[in-house]
Amino acid sequence: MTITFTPATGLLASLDLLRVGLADSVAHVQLHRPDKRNAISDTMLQQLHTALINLPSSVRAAVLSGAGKHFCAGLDLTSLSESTVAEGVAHSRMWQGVMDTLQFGRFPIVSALHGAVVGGGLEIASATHIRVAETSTYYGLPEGQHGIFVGGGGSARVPRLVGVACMTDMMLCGRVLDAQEGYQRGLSQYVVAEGQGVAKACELAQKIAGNAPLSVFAITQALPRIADMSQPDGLFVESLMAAIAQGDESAKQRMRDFVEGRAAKVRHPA
Ligand code: 1HE
Repeated sequence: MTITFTPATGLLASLDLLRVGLADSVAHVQLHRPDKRNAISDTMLQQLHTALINLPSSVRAAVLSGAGKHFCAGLDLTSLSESTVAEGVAHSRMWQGVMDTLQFGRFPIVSALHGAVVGGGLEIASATHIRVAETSTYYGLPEGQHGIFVGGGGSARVPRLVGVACMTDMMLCGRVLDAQEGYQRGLSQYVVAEGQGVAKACELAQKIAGNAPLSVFAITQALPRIADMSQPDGLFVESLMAAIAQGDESAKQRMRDFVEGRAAKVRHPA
């Protein structure tokens, strides 16, 4: 599916390390520093945050992609060498804040991955809700080789996708996963042919944008939190969230639509 995005104007257009496009309920945010493989400087990270919190209220889902040969080369390594321990903590907390805005912001985000998704690039991808990987995609955590550690929420999010053992391998031994291995281990939910990532991500974002808002809220906000709770606590929150979601008028209308034969049935995927 191709969506025709209109380039954003005003503040969103002034973010020179991003390209922001808008189309009704879907936005496309592209990391746009292709000559540096979309390496994330502090300015770029702040621009990403600014874009996310300033997208119009009509936006119900977003696509995140990277310009050029790679999705993202991670942290801009030129920025790290001279920082003190205190600055390092502050820098990591800044990254974590922006990654939280990705994961727990107002709308779900579908990332379209290709080429290198490494270091902070993988931390960004793992903070998005759905990941679509083109066949050129590969995942690495070279922090172990650089003598540093992840600082953008990677230690919390990546093991939840691939497990601690796999992340340990990626960091201690420099193991790199290709698109297929990443898919098998849960790093992406979809693998598509080269050049098809944004189109597939747009198709999924459009589908998500049509979902009932409280259902989307439950899936993006409650589900990951419930997964971190004890089972009794999680089940308690689940009941509250279920009642809130199904009490919404748009949910009731959808259920009436099904009962009265107006809604699509669930079909075998083949
Ligand atoms: C960069 C960066 C960067 C490229 N910071 N400048 N991330 C890494 O350890 C990944 C480091 N980068 C690479 O391994 C490779 O550059 C890539 C596999 C991503 C791409 O390779 P390639 O051959 O397509 O490009 P290139 O020729 O290596 O890079 C093109 C330019 O981008 C070059 O600059 P130029 O001025 O010489 O043209 C590179 O220096 C520059 N570049 N990657 C700065 N990362 C919250 S904590 C997160 C911690 C981390 O993310 S650590 C992992 C960092």
